[in-house]
Amino acid sequence: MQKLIITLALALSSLSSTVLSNELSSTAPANAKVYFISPVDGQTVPENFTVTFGLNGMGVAPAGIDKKNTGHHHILIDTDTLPDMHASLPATDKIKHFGGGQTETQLTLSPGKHTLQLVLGNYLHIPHNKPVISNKITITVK
Ligand SMILES: [Cu+2]
Repeated sequence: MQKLIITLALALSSLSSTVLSNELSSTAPANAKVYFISPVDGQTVPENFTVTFGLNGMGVAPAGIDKKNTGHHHILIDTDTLPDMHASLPATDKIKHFGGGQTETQLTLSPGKHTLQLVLGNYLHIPHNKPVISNKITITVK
């Protein structure tokens, strides 16, 4: 019986967090698109290089500003499995936030192949419904 109660409590708590994040996520226009202006897929870059983000169909707003059809950029570096698209994106050395509304950045990566992917987050760093996410590009750092 106690096990059943614990199971139910767990089920309810995960349900409520799902409901909560659905309420806190923002919708995105169907034509919204995020992409890399540079570098492009397959490009060779020096260890320190500029990444420029492109966004169509939506606007950029800093984190904390709840404005319809806007968001801020995040770069996923060498990320094979996408983070939870229903929760606030964590800040790690592989997930970089541009909460100031930046549309470009300087990255320094070790020599070799790396992948980069962009995902837009809303004012709470939660990907939109549905997520606005770029193609994953592969670059070579020399
Ligand atoms: Cu963010």
